[in-house]
Amino acid sequence: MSLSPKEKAKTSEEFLKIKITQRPENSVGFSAIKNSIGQVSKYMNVTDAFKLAIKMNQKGGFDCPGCAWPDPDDERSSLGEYCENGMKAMAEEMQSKLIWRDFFKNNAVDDLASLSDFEIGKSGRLAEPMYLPEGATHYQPISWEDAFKKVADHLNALDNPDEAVFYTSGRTTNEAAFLYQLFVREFGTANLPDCSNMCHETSGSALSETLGIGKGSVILDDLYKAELVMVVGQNPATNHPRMLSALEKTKKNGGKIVAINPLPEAGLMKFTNPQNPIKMLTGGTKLSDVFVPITINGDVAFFKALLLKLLEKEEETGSVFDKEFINEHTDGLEDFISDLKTYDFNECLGASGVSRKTFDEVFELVLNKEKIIICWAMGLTQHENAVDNIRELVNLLLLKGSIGKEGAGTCPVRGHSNVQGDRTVGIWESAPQAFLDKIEAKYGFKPSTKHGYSVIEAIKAMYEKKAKVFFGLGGNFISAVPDTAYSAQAMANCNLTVHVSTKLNRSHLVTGKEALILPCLGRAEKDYQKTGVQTQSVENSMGVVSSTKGILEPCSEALISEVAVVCGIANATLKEKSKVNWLQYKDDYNLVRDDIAEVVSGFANYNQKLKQPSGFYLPNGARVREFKTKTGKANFTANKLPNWKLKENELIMMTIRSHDQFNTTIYGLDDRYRGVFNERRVIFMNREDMKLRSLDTHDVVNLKSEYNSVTREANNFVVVGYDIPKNCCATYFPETNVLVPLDSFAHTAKTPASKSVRITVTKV
Ligand SMILES: Nc1nc2c(c(=O)[nH]1)N[C@H]1C(S)=C(S)[C@@H](COP(=O)(O)OP(=O)(O)OC[C@H]3O[C@@H](n4cnc5c(=O)[nH]c(N)nc54)[C@H](O)[C@@H]3O)O[C@H]1N2
Ligand SMILES: Nc1nc2c(c(=O)[nH]1)N[C@H]1C(S)=C(S)[C@@H](COP(=O)(O)OP(=O)(O)OC[C@H]3O[C@@H](n4cnc5c(=O)[nH]c(N)nc54)[C@H](O)[C@@H]3O)O[C@H]1N2
Ligand code: SF4
Ligand SMILES: [Mo]
Repeated sequence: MSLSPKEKAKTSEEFLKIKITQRPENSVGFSAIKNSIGQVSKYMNVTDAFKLAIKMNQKGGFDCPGCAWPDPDDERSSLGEYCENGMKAMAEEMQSKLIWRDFFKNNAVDDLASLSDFEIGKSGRLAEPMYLPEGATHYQPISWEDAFKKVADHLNALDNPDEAVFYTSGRTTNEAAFLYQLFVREFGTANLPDCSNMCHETSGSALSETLGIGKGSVILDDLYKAELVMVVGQNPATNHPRMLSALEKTKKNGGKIVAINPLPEAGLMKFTNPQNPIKMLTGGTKLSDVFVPITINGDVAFFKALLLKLLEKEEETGSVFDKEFINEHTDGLEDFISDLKTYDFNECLGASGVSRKTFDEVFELVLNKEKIIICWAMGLTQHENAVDNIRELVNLLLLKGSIGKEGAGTCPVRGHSNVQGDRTVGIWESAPQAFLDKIEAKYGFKPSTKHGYSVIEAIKAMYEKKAKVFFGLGGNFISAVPDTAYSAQAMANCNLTVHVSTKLNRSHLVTGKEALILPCLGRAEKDYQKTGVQTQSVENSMGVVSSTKGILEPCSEALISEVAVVCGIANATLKEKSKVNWLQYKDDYNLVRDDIAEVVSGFANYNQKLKQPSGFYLPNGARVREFKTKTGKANFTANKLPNWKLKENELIMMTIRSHDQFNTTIYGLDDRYRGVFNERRVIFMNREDMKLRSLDTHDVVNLKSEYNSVTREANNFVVVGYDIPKNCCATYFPETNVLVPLDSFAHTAKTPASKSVRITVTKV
């Protein structure tokens, strides 16, 4: 299959609209402001937009539905604490166009599926619940009560609760997520895959094993105080824009920044703070002191090269390692060193693709700085050896004692605005026994202790018809997961697919035999319940839990909250069998938080603490050098160099985000920071690789991946000559998810390896 299931192929004329320009170095500035205003005025009411902008990320306001970057604890700009992409996320959610029953009456499911993701998203906000009966071509309206009953009937008809899969995307608030996992566990399964499985699951695995907590250890203030910040496999100008303001502060305070990335991403190179008009006129701050153009998946090799040189210097001078920290707080140093010594420096540096000169520049900084923070995102987490990537950077921090002290530590930068909170409150297919015990003690039922399905396992189970009902709380499963053709068949094999969503997406159009669309309130909308407008809460990337409360009127009266959906379905499914009083929660979300306070550690006095204007920090052992690992210490690990070699003519492809999307939601067709406009079906290639294949910019190529003797194809991509290391190339997610093999995933964590797909290109 060459396109997303059912999507129409592009004609060559359509490709003529593409514009390719020189990539800019600088990010943000005036064009960012212009861009976000443009987006807002195109799709939503401008008065509403203004109301939202001044409340977004303010104390007592509502949390940006974009990424999980934290808000400052103290001073917040009165001009607004948001960025271009936060505004876009909000404009997308609050689109003034609504989709009612007439839309579905006039458009067959198959016709809608032939549209691009961009066109599907621009259809509007979902306004009322819809049902697709078996064999029907069109969705039809359904009442909430009947919809709950349909779900309940399907679930209760299963031979075994493990035949149902309950997916979560990371926008769901703590309150809805806690109730959802409680319902799933009382129903009798642990099948709780979530978007985290495709995202930072690898970070969670590596950090739990080495530092005893699956989250990062730093807070915003540490970033301001760090002497060295390494930003690895991350594109903050697009995906976490306000992180650049924090990095600007690091620099102002004398800290250095190293960016390790196959691409010279704008913003990392230079950044103009939109809240600083003077800077905007003078051209901005140069952020990265050293840019390391690493080869894709060259990170273990590069970090090993750094570790080898640190060891060499330590043996010479005895003053490089933080021995006090190592002796008191770590385990496994000797084994780690003896393994490290089996590697050759030149071989490691060669495998990283980095020049000696650049290496030396980074090495000098690492050697001489005591307070080091390493930040990372998908460039490190989406490889087969991704867990090793993260364990290796932890080794470096441990040698330098750069953990659990001011200005130092781990900083996995999380994606969705509440992906971290969802896991904290129990969205976890392999939750710890202690958590399950607390559920049992509080509610009086015994949760399943089986390891539930993660995303990849869920797809296999549905394909093999071992799972028959798919339920998605948010997200766009079919476009987010790998191996689109196989995964589409998996969905089609289900008896029922259900999506709780704000916007129409492809997962509503690639369905099981029957399907339901359950539209819910968005983050910015007032959630009216019996006790008044409800407050909810979310946890950001740095473990701060804060409140969020909608401020706009709901766009349709037929919408209900995620909490109400979960309670309604739980009540309809479990009925009098249930040990939980499901209907009480939706009237008053304080009751949900009282339960969370009893069941989840770190949430004592939740309702009180949430009233603090900046929210509250959850406990974090690594931050205070209490490592809750098996050894009771921080663990060094031995990690192998990845053992992959490209076959002749193969390239290694990373699937990345453009500047105009939020995951599978496509805001527009431009990638301003990479100089590409009006087109997403592009492949960024090294110019020498192009020459070898007699390709020029603007040529159209077909892509093919071969893995374990299965061939996958994606056709019609425009070549863009780019500054990317040799043998590497980049395309956009989700267009090339068809090429990502389901069997290629990170060991231990099962995160799809969507940043290292081997492909060949053929000119059309
Ligand atoms: N506007 C916007 N914001 C978002 C999102 C969005 O789609 N749009 N998505 C949200 C989500 S869920 C997430 S998880 C985050 C994602 O945030 P990022 O991880 O920044 O997103 P990606 O586009 O996947 O970028 C990966 C970066 O890693 C680099 N990279 C790829 N392979 C390698 C490698 O092998 N080594 C190294 N060193 N670098 C590599 C790429 O060049 C790219 O710069 O953003 C969140 N925020
Ligand atoms: N090839 C490749 N694949 C990837 C990645 C990659 O880098 N490369 N990245 C992976 C990553 S990091 C992630 S996180 C996943 C993302 O996977 P998902 O989280 O499943 O995908 P999203 O695109 O974020 O989901 C968007 C949909 O969520 C719904 N939605 C938005 N807001 C709300 C809300 O408030 N409530 C509810 N109920 N629904 C809402 C809307 O209907 C919207 O269409 O994709 C993964 N897939
Ligand atoms: S950085 Fe992330 S959370 Fe902050 S305003 Fe931008 S998109 Fe929203
Ligand atoms: Mo993510």
